[in-house]
Amino acid sequence: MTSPSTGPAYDPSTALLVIDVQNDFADAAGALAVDGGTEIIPALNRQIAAARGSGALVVYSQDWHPASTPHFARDGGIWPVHCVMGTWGAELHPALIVDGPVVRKGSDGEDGYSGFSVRDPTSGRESRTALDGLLRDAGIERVVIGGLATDYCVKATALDALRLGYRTIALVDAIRAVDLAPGDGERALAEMAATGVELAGEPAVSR
Ligand code: VGL
Ligand code: ZN
Repeated sequence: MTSPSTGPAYDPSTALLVIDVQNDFADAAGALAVDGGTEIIPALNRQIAAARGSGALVVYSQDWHPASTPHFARDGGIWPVHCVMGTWGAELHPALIVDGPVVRKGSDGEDGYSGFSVRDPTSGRESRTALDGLLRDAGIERVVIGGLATDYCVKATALDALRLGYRTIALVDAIRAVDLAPGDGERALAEMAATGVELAGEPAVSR
């Protein structure tokens, strides 16, 4: 097992989930650029290398929206247009090491933030992405989560992972918040911790 300086040990029953490290979130020029989004990529790449070196699975998620969806402010939602399928903004950031399967979410206009599930904005019906099946097929019992954004997709994915029975660890040095309201990121960390998500790494800056 390899343990990077500030992280968990990886093994074949562990999966590293790299959440939505896409140009629109992780690049300063992105449509929904997260403050410090690019900064987390070196830390994520170290975790990805450590995970792969210890036989752990690495799975990537991609926010993947149609050009028009109730997720977007102009169509009744709250977000600027971002991560439209097939566009530059939806691509994984070019500095990110990609070495594992990619799970896309939102492609039928669904809302919801978790890598595990999507929600039909009209009926409210929840459905699952391929992620849980992929992890079960690989014998995964523990997930380590990094990426964007702390207060949306990272939190929702972590809480779903716990509900689905995975031991769940969030990499505090490799996540960043949208912070629509100041403090959202801190509140998300507190909620995750209170629910049973283990926080790994020493926060050096506010997120
Ligand atoms: C996300 C806002 C809108 C995320 C996705 O990946 O955290 N945030 N869509
Ligand atoms: Zn989105």
